[in-house]
Amino acid sequence: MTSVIDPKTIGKPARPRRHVRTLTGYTPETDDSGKEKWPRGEEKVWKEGSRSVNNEVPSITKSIVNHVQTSLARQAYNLDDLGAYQAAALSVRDDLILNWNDTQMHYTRKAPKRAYYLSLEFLMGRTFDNALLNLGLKDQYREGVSKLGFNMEDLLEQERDAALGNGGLGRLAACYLDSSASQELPVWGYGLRYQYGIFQQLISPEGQQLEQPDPWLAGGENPWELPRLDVTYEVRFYGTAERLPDGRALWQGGQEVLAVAYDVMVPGCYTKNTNNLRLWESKPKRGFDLNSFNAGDYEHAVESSNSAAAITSVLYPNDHTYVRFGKELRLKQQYFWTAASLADIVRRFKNIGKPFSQFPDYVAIQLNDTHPTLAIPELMRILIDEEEIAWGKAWDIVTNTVFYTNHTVLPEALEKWPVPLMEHLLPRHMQIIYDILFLTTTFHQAVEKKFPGDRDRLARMSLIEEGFPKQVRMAHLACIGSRKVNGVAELHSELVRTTILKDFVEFEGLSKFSNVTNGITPRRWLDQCNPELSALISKTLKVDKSVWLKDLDRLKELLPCAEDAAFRKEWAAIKQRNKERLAHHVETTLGLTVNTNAMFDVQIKRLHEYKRQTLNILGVIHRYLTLKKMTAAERKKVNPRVVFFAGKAAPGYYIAKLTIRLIVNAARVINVDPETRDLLTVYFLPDYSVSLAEVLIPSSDISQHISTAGTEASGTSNMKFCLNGGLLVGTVDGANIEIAEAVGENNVFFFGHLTPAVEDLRYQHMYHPVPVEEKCPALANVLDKISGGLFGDGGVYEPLLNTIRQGDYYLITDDFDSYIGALEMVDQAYLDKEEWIKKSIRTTANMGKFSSDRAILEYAESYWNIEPVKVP
Ligand code: NBG
Repeated sequence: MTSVIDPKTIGKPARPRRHVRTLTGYTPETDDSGKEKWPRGEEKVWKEGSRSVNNEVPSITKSIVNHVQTSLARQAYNLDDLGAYQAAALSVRDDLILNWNDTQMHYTRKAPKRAYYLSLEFLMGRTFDNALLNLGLKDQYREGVSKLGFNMEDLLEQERDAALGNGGLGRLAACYLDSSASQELPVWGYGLRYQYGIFQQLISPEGQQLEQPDPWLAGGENPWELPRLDVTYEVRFYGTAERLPDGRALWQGGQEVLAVAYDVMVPGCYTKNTNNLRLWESKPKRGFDLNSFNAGDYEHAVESSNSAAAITSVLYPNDHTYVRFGKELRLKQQYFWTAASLADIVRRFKNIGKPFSQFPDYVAIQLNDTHPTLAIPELMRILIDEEEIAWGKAWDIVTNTVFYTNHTVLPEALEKWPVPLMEHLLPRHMQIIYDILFLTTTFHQAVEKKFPGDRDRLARMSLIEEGFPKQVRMAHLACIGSRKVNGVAELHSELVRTTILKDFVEFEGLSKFSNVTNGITPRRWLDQCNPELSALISKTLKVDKSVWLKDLDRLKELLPCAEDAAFRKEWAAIKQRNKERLAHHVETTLGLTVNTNAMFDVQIKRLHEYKRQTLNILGVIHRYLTLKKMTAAERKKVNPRVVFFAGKAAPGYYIAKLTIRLIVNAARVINVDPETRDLLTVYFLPDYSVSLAEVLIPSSDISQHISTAGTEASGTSNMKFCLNGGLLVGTVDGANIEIAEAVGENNVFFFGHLTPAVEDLRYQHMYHPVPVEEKCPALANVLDKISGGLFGDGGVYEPLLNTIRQGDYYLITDDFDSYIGALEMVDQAYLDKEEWIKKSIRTTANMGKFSSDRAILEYAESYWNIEPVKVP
């Protein structure tokens, strides 16, 4: 052996890399008679060795003990709750893998049209309970675990949330995966495997939000994913793109990074169909950069490997704010993920052996917001540069494959990328974007032809916004590159059509722009989080829950029960026990005692000015001041209320963080006031998560969805509360409107100005301001008390209060009085307990429309054109 090696061979595999199919993509061969051939060895031996899903208690306990002994290398002597959770989770994972294997094999054989859901966020929460419920194995596991000396609830508590998302957009993606599998649709998700999910929120002694990283994978192996180290793609950044005479281009040089697949199994509810969520992790292509290695620059070599791994290290904690910092890394994430996903999708398509002209017959790609918009120029690049397809044909393929969902009309949340950055990072894509703009038969000329001489319109519609620097408008690119565009609730879709994409509607026609109202999965958001209510519903409807959970309109059959006093009693008792469960949670996690005889009033969502948590806390303070002024006799008539807040603010969002601070410090004063504390308490529950929502939602009497009209695209927590029989206090915004239509306006508490009034009110605030004292004295009094130091140094809150006193962009001064009025109506209505329970029952009964099954079937039928493929 020589000790001298040729550096050119370092990091290169001895054999050329082959894509070895280990788990999917394999189709059996047939013999001359058409009969399938057994692929290897003795069929009988294989079949005897194969197992199926364990659904009897003895086989379940055997499997758990087996994992304790082997996977964990432990014994009954040294097993704690965490170890028991891990062993039980591994046992369930085995079952999921069996179904997942059969599903992938079946889809490959059938080669149906598939849909791919590209989302930068999947807020999955915990998996264990959900998997058990969907497999129908919860009772068996509970019994098995108990026989092994553990308590199921304790094991469930061991799991960490997979928090790879900011809020509604990421949770919607998770609900849609559950519904796709449950409706047996061939849908895959594609996302990123962040090392750090959304930050953990801590509250400092001053009431300030602090952020701490969430190393959710640190606890060892994640049982819910399959590392697929054999599924890798190379992704290029930077370098140069040289146009060739034949219309193609040569993109070379720069940095190459490896994308490695991790598959997350997504079980459907009471079906074998188990879909896949493929998450990409970035790795350096080689351990280090050979060129630097040769030059002896070790430090630089290591740096480049660091920067490759950095791409998927952290989820951007942004919600409705255009990412202002670290832009380059965020754009790198977006390209890395779309490029790897498209390479994978194209490879799978090529396995079917059809010509590319049929690509749209086999593939639909859904863009979850603009984050994956680079899929449009990337697919063009693959088709033109790699598959040598002509421009016009390639554009046809792309625009028949891609679909775009818009999730916000807030101008500050619409993505734009500086042209110089794009040119630097993705030179070929920038060329393609310019080509989309200027090449004949496409955009620019077509607009000029349809609207001759209308230069303003061209500038408004352009993919490039003028300025220093110029910027690429991702929403415009997503719009013209897609077959269809939709918003997420009726009002929102209408606003998309009449505001941000108005010109495009005039150019391309109305039919391309439509609506799919969001939905939520009733599996997690009723059956899992509210098991007692789920059981009562099954008992009442006299069907197994697997029936109504997949056909949520069946809830309508509960309507007559509102008139049944015994049923109402059961309904109310469940609500009460859910309140006690929440109180217990608060007691054990925060050491605080909650009054469970009070009305529970909940607002939980990301902290943002447009969502107006500020309005809520100002309302709470107003209530407190009112209580203080009452006599003891008057107070006796008051309906006791506990107000819960939870939610995270983006780390750089100063005003939102001040709102948290105000809530926390107001709570400190109000909760200890002996005159009022039986009637009003306030809690800010830190570190909001999917799991916390699962405890809060079933306990609410009312929940607040009080965004300034026209700002909340849909909202989805509003649906979750109503499904669990909590009544809605809200503005005429987003999906609140459709919820009210479904459950009846007399079962919701609406207030506030309507969307058409907003623009004019803002104009008035700017040009004809009226002092708060004049416009809304009750509010002025509240603001004065805060400034005056009732909740600690008032100066701290001045920047927050000034957003209301001056400009008041979110219309707090305009809506405050009607908000207080709505809360008074809530108090009035609550006095009549029986009538209140009726409202609660009617609300749940009318929520069928808001199942994510309905939503996903709308996408499947009207957009993607895919059909269910049941796995036998
Ligand atoms: C959010 C909207 C919500 C909506 C979810 C899911 C973004 C950009 N948008 O109202 O604000 O419910 O998307 O559609 O996160």
